[in-house]
Amino acid sequence: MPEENKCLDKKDSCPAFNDELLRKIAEHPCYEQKAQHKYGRIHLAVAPKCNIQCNFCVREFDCVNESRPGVTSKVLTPEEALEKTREVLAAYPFIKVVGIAGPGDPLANDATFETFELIKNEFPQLTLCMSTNGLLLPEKLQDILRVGVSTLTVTVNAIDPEIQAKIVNHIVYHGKVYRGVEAAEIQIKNQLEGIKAAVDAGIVVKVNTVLIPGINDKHVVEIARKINELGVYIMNVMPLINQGAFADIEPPTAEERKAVQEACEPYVLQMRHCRQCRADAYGLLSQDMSQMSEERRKLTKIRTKEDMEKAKEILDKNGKTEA
Ligand code: CLF
Ligand code: SF4
Repeated sequence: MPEENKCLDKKDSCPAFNDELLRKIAEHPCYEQKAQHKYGRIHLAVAPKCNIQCNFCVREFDCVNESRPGVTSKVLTPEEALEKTREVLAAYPFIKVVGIAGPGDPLANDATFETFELIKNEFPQLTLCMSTNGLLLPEKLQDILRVGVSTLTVTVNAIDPEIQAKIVNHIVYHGKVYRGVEAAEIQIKNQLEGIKAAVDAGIVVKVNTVLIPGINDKHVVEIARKINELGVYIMNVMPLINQGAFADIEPPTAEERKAVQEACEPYVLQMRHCRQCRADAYGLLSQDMSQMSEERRKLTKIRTKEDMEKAKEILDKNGKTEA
């Protein structure tokens, strides 16, 4: 019998989950399945550098631990990112989450923190979200908290160093290159310590795991067990995108992925609606407006504004308009 899933009752039992955090979860399109059709996110592509080399990553593309590779996202400065946020939010007020997810690793780029500072000062009501490979998580946690990130994704593809060594070619840690099991041990230790410290500090943590047939497919349930112990809120098992050194590995079928999710479900809540979006995506998860023509974007905007006005009319009629 699996142990009790600590995450599923966390909302009620964990004092860190105050009303403000519960609102943020309810409005987060990745953390709350029901929110995906109502609320959107904007990704700010301010983080080009990465400090590790995953075997499924081709650097011309966005970080595939959180993204689907396409044409590389155009890297923005923190000021450009703020300006883009202003424009996008004015047009699409249903966007509630600002995320930094690449194109490299957010923690390996100072611009990540500068950008979050700017966004927090101008839009304090928004949820700040970040996705990382976790190598620098313990040492950057205070910065993450300082800038007000409340939802954090860490990609954990293995907790067994022998398996992780097959997935990551090398890491660059404090100016030194590490390979093989030695690199894997450093990264796993930092990921697990960092996740525990982030959860203890009141951050709502999601774990992404890339499902790689023949490499970690039998091991993913071990990860689920471990992250349950650490208090992770939700897990996203993502299918491998086969490129780079893993170009010859066949990605998992939908059935194989579903079977792994079902095996993990008793331990940790499963996210099943991930769109593997780009590091510069914005809009609803199902409707990445960064990839739309200007014309289609305008139509969506009109529809959104009309919908909002219609909703307001109905509420007014019923005397339920919020102050
Ligand atoms: Fe972005 Fe990721 Fe935050 Fe969501 S995405 S940083 S948690 S706001 Fe969401 Fe996109 Fe899947 Fe990521 S659908 S790739 S899980
Ligand atoms: Fe590529 Fe992301 Fe891995 Fe870095 S962490 S090597 S950007 S997939």
